[in-house]
Amino acid sequence: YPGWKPSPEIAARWKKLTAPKELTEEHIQEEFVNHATKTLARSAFNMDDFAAYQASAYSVRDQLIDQWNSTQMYHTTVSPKRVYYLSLEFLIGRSMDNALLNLGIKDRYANAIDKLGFNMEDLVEQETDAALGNGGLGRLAACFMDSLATLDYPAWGYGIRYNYGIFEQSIVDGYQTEHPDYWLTFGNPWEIQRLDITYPVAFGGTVIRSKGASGGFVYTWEPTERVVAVAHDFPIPGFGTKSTINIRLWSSKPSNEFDFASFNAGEYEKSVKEQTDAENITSCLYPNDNHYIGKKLRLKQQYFFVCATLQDIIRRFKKTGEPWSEFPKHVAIQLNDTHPTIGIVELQRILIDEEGLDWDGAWKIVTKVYSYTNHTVLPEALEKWTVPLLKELLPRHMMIIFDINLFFLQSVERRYPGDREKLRRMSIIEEGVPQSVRMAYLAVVCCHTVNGVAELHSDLVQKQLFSEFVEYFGAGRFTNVTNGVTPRRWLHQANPRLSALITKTLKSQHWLKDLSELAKLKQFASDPEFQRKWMEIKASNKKRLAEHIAAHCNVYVNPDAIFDVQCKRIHEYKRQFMNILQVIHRYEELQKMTDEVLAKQVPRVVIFAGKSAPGYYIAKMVIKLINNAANVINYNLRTSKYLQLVFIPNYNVSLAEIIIPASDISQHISTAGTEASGTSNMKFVLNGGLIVGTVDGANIEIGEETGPENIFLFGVLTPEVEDIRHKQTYGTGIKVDPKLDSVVESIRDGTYGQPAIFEPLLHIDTMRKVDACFQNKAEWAKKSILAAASMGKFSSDRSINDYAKNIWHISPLPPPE
Ligand code: F58
Repeated sequence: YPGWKPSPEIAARWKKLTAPKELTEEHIQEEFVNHATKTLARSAFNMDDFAAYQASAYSVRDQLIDQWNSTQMYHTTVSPKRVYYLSLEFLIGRSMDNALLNLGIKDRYANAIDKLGFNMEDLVEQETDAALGNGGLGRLAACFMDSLATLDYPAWGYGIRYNYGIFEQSIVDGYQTEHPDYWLTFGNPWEIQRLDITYPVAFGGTVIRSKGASGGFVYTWEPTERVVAVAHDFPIPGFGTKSTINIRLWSSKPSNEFDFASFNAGEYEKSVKEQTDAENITSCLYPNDNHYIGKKLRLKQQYFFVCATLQDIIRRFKKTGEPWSEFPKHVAIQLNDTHPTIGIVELQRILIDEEGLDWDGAWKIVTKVYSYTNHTVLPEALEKWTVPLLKELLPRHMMIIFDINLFFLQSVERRYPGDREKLRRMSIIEEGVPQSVRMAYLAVVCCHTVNGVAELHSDLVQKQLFSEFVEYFGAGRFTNVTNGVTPRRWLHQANPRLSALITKTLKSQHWLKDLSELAKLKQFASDPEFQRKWMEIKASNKKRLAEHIAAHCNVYVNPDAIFDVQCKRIHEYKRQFMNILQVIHRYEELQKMTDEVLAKQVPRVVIFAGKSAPGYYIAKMVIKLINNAANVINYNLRTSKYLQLVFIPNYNVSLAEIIIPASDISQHISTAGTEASGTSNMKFVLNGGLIVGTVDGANIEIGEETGPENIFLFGVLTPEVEDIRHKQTYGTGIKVDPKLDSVVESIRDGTYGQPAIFEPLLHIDTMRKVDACFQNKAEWAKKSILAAASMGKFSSDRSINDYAKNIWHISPLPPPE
């Protein structure tokens, strides 16, 4: 920022004026009233809970901005190596409660606001979720931001500020219906719009090749479409530290080069269309989970955000005045899945076409900077952009991809001369009509490190997905970083009473910064008094959820029953279908029982929640089946005491904060080898719920920590799955268990509305085991405590420290006091 420089006197005065004031209750009230009257133009006679929420939010935001400013200024003076976390999704949820808790000012705020006639718990409920993500991948990014701030790492998140987040789901006649999530209607106090920070982004056109001064070719991209990216900053406060980092989300707007020619020629519509096309780029989040769709607008989103991000990173680097060779000493870029992979090519392009480096010089820098996290091995989720589409939108990038592939295949050929098949298999370009670019292969070839998100998953990544690349590049390029979740949001915030009990028992809050300290709770696992308190908190969380269910599903569930939860995106591989079969089986068994036998059953409430991608027919049918089954099961007066079933609509972060602390068991039952990690499994156990799960993803590592007696794992192991599939398909052996015949029959004949036949697998025996265990209250409490106390490993703080040490090579930079 050239120009104005304050004199020492002015700087001193500035410092004095910006020095934070002591945050007394009175000061909070002043700020609150100030925002109510000035920012919102309200008066004491014109306030409701929503206005009070907004006034509180703006005053909390002021606190955040102070910390954020000093963190950023400090980072600028030190100029450390920073990590840039590039993600097309950040599933942040609500911010106010989280900010109050992380800043350690919640009680003060609650008291101050209470005296003005408002209840903080009610105000917190007024906030709309920032739902800029689909599921696990987006929520992981948000947890990682919390950990990066808490651990004082110099870090930035970069992504897109969608105008519409993931759709809102309602259930109409048992079917999912989607409603647009326009979350910005009343403005957003948690962002700072930076109209001063903008970058041009271009698409389309042609590339001109000409002779450069030194004799080589130079390439000039002449695009046909230009838009502008505008920065929006979301400050992320760390817990128990002054570090406040930033998520910078880009929003698109038309470039100023308004098409006056068309405008003047009377082609009003043409000139306006360009404007709206530009704004459309950041309109919507694509609502698919674990499924790739090759839409042009999606590719535009990807390039738009990495293009603006790289300009921002480079601007920051250039302030150091150091040569390009030093770039990797200041910059680590993490790709959250392949979605930002075109950013690799963009950096290579900038270095060659704009900064004048030669290919090898640029390549050396690029490959030292980037690393890539893979989140899935499902073939249908792997990104492949067609060559014609890439050529149309990003012609110069397509040339560079061909070059990267050429040099890569030449070196493969040198290592394995004459092996044409190998070249075909390993090529970044998939031959077909049309050709397409395998984005995961592109990422593997260009990144210094590739990681999976749980031990089993990373193993499959290395042995199945990229086996020939492991052989070629060596195993050193591939690693595992097991996922984690932030205990601040997922225990301290979502389950305040349990958090308080833990703090009281451990006589310190330090476990919130070092989750391994939870292990000290193990010594109380058999203490009846501790068990009583622990289970009483669970009971009150179940009551709270029961109230939510009454309000949203019109079903009055029995809070003493086992709460058996499966909430996550609806997907075949996650097998909600298998779960509902098991529930129907249970229902049919209940029908056959005498009153006497019935009276001995362990009551159960089965809770489903989750969104289906709007175009995913089978997943939508599963939702319909669950709702139809609920209609039969809940209205059977004889058995509904023992079995109830609900589908809670619109699963999102803030609903998860109510459901997760209330579960007795949760289901994580993907076919072995399909769920990369899962992260809600960690959240449930952290809150004293037990897992019913398959030997898949992070379930395995959770089981290693809890011990097999505190987790209900069942089913076949990954290597057996292929064999079973084969036998099923070709009809040799393996029959559907006869216990399920009648269930499949009753669905087929329409008892539950919709006929559907799928491959059922059973976990009925496991559920019986759960019933038996639940009857012994003390044993159950002990399992619940021991399991939660074993969750130290699954803090996202541990994951982030792993990344920092093994992949990014960055260190914490705590702000001076
Ligand atoms: C999820 N992936 C994995 N993808 O399924 C889950 O096992 C893992 O725990 C989590 O990532 C975090 O590592 C996931 O959520 C998506 O939602 C993509 C969104 C964009 C389109 C492709 C799927």
